Amino acid sequence: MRKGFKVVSTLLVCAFAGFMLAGCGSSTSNTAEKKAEKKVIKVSIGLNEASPEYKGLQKFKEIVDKESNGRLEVNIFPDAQLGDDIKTMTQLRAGTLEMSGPSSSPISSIDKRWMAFDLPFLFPNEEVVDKVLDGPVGQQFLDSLSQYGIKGLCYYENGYRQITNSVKEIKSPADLKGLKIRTMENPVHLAAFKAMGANPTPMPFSEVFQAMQQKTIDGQENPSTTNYLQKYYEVQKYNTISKHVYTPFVIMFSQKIWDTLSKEDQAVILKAAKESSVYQRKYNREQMKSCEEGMEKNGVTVTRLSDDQLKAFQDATKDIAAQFSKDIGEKVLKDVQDEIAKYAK
Ligand code: TK8
Repeated sequence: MRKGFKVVSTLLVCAFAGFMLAGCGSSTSNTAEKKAEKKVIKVSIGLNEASPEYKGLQKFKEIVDKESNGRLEVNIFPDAQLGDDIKTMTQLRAGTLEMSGPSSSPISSIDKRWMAFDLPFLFPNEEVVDKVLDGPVGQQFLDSLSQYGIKGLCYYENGYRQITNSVKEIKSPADLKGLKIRTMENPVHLAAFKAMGANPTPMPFSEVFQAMQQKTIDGQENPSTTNYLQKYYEVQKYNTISKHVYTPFVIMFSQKIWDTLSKEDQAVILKAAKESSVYQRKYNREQMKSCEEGMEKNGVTVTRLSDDQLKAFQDATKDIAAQFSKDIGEKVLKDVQDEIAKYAK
């Protein structure tokens, strides 16, 4: 009995104290209000937590969480948990998801101009990439997304892509003959792999590992960071360092949701995007070589092409730009090519 009484009275005291606390002082109710106002920014990516894209977004989160004084909270969802690149762009446009970081290539399903970046062997090196993407042409592309309900924030790096497969070593386009290679869902990539002699098939990213495991495809192509960190060495035997195309990631926000944010919050997000993009690209570049070696350490034959061997791949795809110039828009294509030429010297 006594024990029971004690418990009840302790509960009563606690309840009373809680009541007093909740009722007194405006500071407590302010905190409660602030908490209620806190906006959560969900960010979707297709890659896993080990990826440089994820690391870049962690940096983004760090900056936003801190500099918004708790008004904003970033939650990152990896592994295409919220959907693959094309699907999450649809969610941004509908205003049902805040942020996403797709490759630039699937954007061509919304606007064909973006195929300019998919042309084989377009960017000669990463310094030129940075100048072009961070310059006026890169900005025009980001701004052009607003007509589709997407606010383009900045570019991260996916990187130069390398071919992997489970059948044979690829040293020339002839070696690709008959191989079923997954490409991104993008007409230029499809055409380029056809031109190189492969049998390409487009597929969303999240299905690729299983397709290789089940041998419904022979191979795929992605930067060494992805090839290694997504553990493609478990299901692939050969990796050719072909650098046949460079892919940026486009970090984007739902325009619908963006327009509901205060100027202050928008500024914090833009600043964090810019700062984290510098960090992410640097980190990505640091990882690339060790990831290439990681493939080797895990039993994959890594083939590094000589300049002559590489030239055969370039020759095989040399007509692709002309083939797509109408779809991209001749002026847009020329602007991109001129800008690259300007910095490539
Ligand atoms: C991840 C993709 C991926 C891309 C691909 O969502 O699909 O192969 O390279 O990084 O955007």
